[in-house]
Amino acid sequence: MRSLHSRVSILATLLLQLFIFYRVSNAEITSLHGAQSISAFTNSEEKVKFLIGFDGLVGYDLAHAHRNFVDVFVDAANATDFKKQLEQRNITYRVNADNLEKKFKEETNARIKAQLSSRFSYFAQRPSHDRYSDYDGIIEQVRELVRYRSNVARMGIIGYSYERRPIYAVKIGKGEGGVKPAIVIDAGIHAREWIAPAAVLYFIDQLLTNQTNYYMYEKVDWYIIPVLNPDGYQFTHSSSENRLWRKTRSPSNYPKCPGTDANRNFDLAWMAVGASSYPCAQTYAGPRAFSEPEARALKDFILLLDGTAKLYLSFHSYGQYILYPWGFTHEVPENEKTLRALASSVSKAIYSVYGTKYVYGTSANALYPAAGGSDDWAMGRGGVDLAYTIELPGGGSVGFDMPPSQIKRVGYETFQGLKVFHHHVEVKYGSYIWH
Ligand code: 0X9
Ligand code: ZN
Repeated sequence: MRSLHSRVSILATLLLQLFIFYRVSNAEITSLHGAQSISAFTNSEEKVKFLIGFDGLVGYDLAHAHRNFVDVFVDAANATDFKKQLEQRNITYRVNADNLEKKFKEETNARIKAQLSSRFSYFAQRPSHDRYSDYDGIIEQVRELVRYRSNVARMGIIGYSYERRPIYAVKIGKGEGGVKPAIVIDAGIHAREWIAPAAVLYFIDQLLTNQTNYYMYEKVDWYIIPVLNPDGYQFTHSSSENRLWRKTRSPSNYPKCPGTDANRNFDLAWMAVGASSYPCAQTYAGPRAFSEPEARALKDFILLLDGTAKLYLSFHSYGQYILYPWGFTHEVPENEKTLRALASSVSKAIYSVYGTKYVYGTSANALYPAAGGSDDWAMGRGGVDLAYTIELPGGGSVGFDMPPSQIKRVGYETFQGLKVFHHHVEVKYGSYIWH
């Protein structure tokens, strides 16, 4: 049953890709002026597939696909027609925002104002977690925290982005006791998912400045990459027009469509499903596996850790999912039981804080099949036992614009889940302490 279902859906995805390839001739959304954010409510697989078919089409940007709803950004020229198509198919919908340009301009202005008012005291103080910083801002705050706890924390560069920005990792560990099991965390593979680097900055702060958490690096080492795709992230900060950028910033052979989806660029069943060979699509997998220096940086780093990385967590948004491999097939990995039990404990821990519900399962079964993700690679090729993609909550009217006042809430509740992940690694692998 399952394998027939998976074959049908792989075929459907391939057909959709062919369809997309021949229909599209330009970038997804070229202007946010009058662009709308629409949630379409789906109660059948057919409706979900219809909507997923808009990925890469000119004027459309698929923000998030869920079993019960799909969020789509549609430009001004296509909005009326899109809504008509939904109505014809009996798909109910809600318009969340009807002029994304105005919305992001207002948000940018508010952000700049907040930054200016605290310019002089911005550095050399603890992060306030009440705003979204640009790339340099995040790295400065991390540097400050590392300086404060330089006996247990170090910063390193694991590679350089296409635009030659350093990609930083923080190591948190006691430095004694020989080789310890490690947890590797990243955020910001997708540029517009701002809550992810913000939450990860919160984790670094908690680990380094809250004494009650110091036990978390007695037996375990942490390697945390706050922003894996700094070019894309900085691009979303450069102008409100670019706020919805997802990919890297490397050029493609379509001058109008730079960027690769770094989370389709890893070399495990690359391009098999849920990824596009069309450079203008949001899920463009790149000209070849590991074409992107950002994806290579993570790969090389995990390989360098030589099997000591036991758990890999990749933070994304949005949708409240705890996903684990595989994404490239509906089949489940050998250790699915362990992955599921741990995801279940983590989701319970998060739920117990403010009642936030997470759905967990394999990426292909709980969300949608998509190959080339960092999590699949980490587990399938990188020698990491357990890998997860965590889709943090969405917010605002566009999903990616979680109000900055919510960063602490999301950071705090998710950190309670992180403690459960840590506990698992410590109990299962933390006994090799050297004296
Ligand atoms: O599609 C993705 O890359 C992730 N969702 S997002 O909305 N943040 O873009 C999910 C990735 C899950 N993992 C794999 N498919 N391997
Ligand atoms: Zn993402």
